[in-house]
Amino acid sequence: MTNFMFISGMIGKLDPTDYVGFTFFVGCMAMMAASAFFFLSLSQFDKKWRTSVLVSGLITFIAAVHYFYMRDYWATFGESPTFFRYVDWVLTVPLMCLEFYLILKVAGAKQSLLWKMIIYSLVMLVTGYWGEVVDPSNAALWGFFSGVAYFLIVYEIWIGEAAKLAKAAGGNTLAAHKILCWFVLVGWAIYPLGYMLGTDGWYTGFMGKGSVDAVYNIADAINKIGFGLVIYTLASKSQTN
Ligand SMILES: *C/C=C(C)/C=C/C=C(C)/C=C/C1=C(C)CCCC1(C)C
Repeated sequence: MTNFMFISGMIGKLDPTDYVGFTFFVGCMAMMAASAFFFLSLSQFDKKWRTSVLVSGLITFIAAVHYFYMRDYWATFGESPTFFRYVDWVLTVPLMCLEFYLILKVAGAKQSLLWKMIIYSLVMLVTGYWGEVVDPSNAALWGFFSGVAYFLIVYEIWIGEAAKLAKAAGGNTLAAHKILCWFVLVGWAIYPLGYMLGTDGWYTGFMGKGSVDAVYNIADAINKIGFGLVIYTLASKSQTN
């Protein structure tokens, strides 16, 4: 048995009809490919942009490592790797907040903006974890608190201080900021839908239950790789040479 677990842990037996497992597998490959792409492109950028593109690569790389584990966890136990999932998010979502800060620094973004967004994102994720794992009988309530923090992030970048800085920066930075704003408003909104499929609450009657993992995996691919490509494009367009 131990031997079997060991071997299955190494190769992660994947059933061809297991579409959720398939999204873990493809997610892992996509995150690895994106990381290689961002890292290998670094030398072509001015110093000023290198950090932003590096952070894009770190986001997909951290996700790739987590997907490697999550794919295996799913193949071995047939359960949602919720813990690894949230560890991944706790590392990568603050890095996405850092991306906003880095591109707005030209317009004078202060570190307090970065910390504010990181705190919102941590509140969003900790309350989400609480609802999924620690206190699932109150999932809807925790999901609501998480949603409030999510709304604050949306407010900050669309209307608040970050929006004003983006307007002041203008040009390519403003254009890139706008696209990132859409990712957060639409792309990130996929996550609460996954949460509702995976937990019980007032919404279960009409939403039913479904695979929270398939939804999260698709959302991660869109958001992490898409975010990185927006930054990559901004850096390419803003090259001085
Ligand atoms: C790379 C990972 C990303 C961009 C993860 C984003 C996650 C969210 C925006 C999660 C949001 C949630 C809510 C707004 C309410 C329900 C609980 C969460 C944590 C799924």
